[in-house]
Amino acid sequence: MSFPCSRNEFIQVKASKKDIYGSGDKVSATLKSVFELALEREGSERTAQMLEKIAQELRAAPRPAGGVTTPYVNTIPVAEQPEYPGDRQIERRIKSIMRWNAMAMVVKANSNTNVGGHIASFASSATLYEVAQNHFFRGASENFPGDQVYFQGHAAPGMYARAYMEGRLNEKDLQNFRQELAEGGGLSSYPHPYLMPEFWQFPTVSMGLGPISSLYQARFNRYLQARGLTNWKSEPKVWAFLGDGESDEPESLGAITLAARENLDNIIWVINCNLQRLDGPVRGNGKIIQELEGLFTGAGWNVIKVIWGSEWDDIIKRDQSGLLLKRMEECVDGDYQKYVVEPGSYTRKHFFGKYPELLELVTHLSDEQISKLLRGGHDVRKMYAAYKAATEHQGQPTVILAKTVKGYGLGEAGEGKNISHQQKKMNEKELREFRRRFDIPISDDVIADTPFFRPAPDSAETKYLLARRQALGGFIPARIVKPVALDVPKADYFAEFFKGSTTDASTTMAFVRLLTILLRHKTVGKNVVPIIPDEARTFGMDALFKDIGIYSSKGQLYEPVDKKSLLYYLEKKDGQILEEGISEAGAMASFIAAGTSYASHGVPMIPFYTYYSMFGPQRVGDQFWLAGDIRAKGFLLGATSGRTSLNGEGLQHQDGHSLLHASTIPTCLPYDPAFGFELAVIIADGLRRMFVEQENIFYYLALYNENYPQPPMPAGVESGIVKGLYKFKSGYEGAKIKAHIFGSGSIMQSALKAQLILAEKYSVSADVWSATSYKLLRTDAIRCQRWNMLHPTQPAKKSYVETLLAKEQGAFVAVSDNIRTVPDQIAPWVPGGLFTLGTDGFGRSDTRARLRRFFGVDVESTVIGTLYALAEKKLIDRKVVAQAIKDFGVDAELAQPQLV
Ligand SMILES: Cc1ncc(C[n+]2csc(CCOP(=O)(O)OP(=O)(O)O)c2C)c(N)n1
Ligand SMILES: [Mg+2]
Repeated sequence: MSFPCSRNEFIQVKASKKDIYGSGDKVSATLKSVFELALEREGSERTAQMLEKIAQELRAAPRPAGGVTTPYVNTIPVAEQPEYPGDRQIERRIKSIMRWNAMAMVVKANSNTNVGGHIASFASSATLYEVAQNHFFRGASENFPGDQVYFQGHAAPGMYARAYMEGRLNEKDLQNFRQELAEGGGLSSYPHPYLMPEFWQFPTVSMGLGPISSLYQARFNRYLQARGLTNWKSEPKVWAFLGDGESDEPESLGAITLAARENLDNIIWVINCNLQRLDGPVRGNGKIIQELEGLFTGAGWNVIKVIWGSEWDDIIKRDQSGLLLKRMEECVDGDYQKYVVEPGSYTRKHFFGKYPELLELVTHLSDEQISKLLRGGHDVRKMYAAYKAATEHQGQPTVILAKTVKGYGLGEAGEGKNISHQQKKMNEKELREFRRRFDIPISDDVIADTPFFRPAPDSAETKYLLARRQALGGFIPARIVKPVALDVPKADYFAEFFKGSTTDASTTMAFVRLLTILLRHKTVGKNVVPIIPDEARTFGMDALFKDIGIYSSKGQLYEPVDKKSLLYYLEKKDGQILEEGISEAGAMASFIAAGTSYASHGVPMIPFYTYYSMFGPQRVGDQFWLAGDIRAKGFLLGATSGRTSLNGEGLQHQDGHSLLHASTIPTCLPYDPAFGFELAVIIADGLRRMFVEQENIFYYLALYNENYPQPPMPAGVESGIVKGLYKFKSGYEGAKIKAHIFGSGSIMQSALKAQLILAEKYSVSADVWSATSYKLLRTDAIRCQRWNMLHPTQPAKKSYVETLLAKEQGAFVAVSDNIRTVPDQIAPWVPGGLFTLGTDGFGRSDTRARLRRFFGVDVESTVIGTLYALAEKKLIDRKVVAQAIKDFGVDAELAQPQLV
């Protein structure tokens, strides 16, 4: 046998195949003796060569499943690399021009206005995007919604630079990068569909939200197909481009097993491993690529590493000793970053020079050439091979880990430096160097102005670029919405709620009934997407399991334990419910995918995401914000809402502030309905506004689990319910002392009972109002206020709340199961001010009655509050209040629930 030998030959030296693949100690013992024999016969050098040969064979062989890492080299061997189908020369010229314009956009915006921007991120990812744009991303066409691409937020200047060359943006647009309020408008800093609704599809710049959104988008695409709601000629791919630093976010990696479990081979993630984040290295003391490989492999993904560019192929091939791989593996990312900022001579000495044998591998290269040994993510051939393999891979999601240089091409201005991310300036010398490196035809006399450059429409570059996009179906990104109106039911479809009910019921029960009726609607029932994060039984929604089934790509491979019961746990391939398990972030991502289906697929879907109120915006608030940005539609149902309605659960579960959170989202309509009929009116109105009028809004509805009588709907209140306030029950007539109590949600019961006591005991006539949405009242009021301020000489406009309350006398009190800030939103527009009772402070585990007394929102506290408000207005004597406190046994010295 001669060395180096093949693995099989090697094995035959001492052991039979059976021995080698035996188990446990026997394997190690056999291997040990094989190595000893080789060392003894062939010496250490030959044995090392032999081992490297085996390693090479293993690398080329199919990799075993499981959480393993492979050597620090490209996953796709050179022998399997396909021919590059594009014109590399012209593609390089196009890409170079984009690099220039993307940089110029930021430098200009920064020097004119100091508005900031990022150069280094796109500089490192230009090749990743350009190979995909020229050869992979498919635009929308007949019966094909287009590939869905999540662009890395900070690389936005690169996308604008491309759109400029495509003729979709003009010079003024680029000039006004990050100056959206400039005359004629400008370009938004990052991907925001709200701000650029015909361009951007997916917001990504809040790190981690793009990745998790993309996973659930890919799963939602499967759901739509399984339910027979698409007519696609082929399935779109979901591409997500992430930063390696972004992988720190729990939202980025926390849901990756979903994609493998669901066999989502319609998703491709490309992680730009430039080894740096904002402050410095991502894993200076380790290797982010290897760490991610282990994670993704363990999670069941197909992993493709693109580490070394083609210039390395020959060097790697000539390494017979295995020392090159050893050196590549022992260097940490901090070392690799250093090799970028130092000259080639440094890399020769410190990287190759560690082992004299390695120096021989690069003796034929100058220092300059060594410094230009590219990383895989900057090599179109390597990236093409990876994308091709990814798009063809079946049965698993794919992640491509592409190694790049942060700030590639910026040279002294910020290539590989720790400050790269923040770099927004280039001096003239640096600009000249950039121009030289990328052959940009800009003359000396204007270079200091960093002018934009666009080749003529009939230039080879423009023609090539447009031809490629035409061949692939059109431009990306592009948000193309063809409005489709749904045949949604009007309020009378929910007529049963207007009659009220004799048995006590909660608003949660009313909602579940309403949803069941909607699901049965003959035309839009199928468009409803109920989403639940493992809480269906808590809300009494479990009957839906059997009714409409839980979506599962695998159907139901087992017999459910409750099969014999009427309402068993039914999973099926075309199930309608998305049961997300205990993942509010995942469920919210599903809500967003379903709520934007009208835009991304031209198939409007109506998501109803019902969850434990406390784990809504408090936990996943940034996704609520994103839902606004992306123009999502649908209903969010914060069930078990209220700081005191949910008795027994305590500090972590009792929510008294989601309504305030929801109020902060510009496209969200938060409602706090007290009765089933209010819910029906609000939902019917929401269906009309979102799916007929095509308004880009969504709803947040607080639902409670307290049972009480559900009254019939008073006549003529529909408009007030929708606007946010209406008089539900007047006080008695002819009284001298008048008060008004605003109630909402289940705490409306305190207002109604207080109304009786105030009349009986104190001769106070209190009108009870249902305040369904303080936010909407406030929005209307501040609109009027601003108009009035800016039109000081014209007759003032009056808001709805001012008009409604203009003639009302006496004191105004609000009582809420939420923090006082919720009702206080309208205080400036209430005649004579508003006195608010609310539930500020941490919750406690106790009974509903004790909790309400503690926070001061029970019936007695409402009476006391109303009397106090009247006393403040000198409408009753203060002694009456003091007596009431005594009579009701309220402890005046009780600790305040609010701490600071
Ligand atoms: C949730 C969130 N936290 C922080 C930031 C601020 N931020 C913007 S970019 C960035 C670093 C990005 O590094 P990486 O993901 O590696 O991207 P690169 O620019 O290196 O490609 C940070 C911290 C953000 N945009 N979102
Ligand atoms: Mg990075």
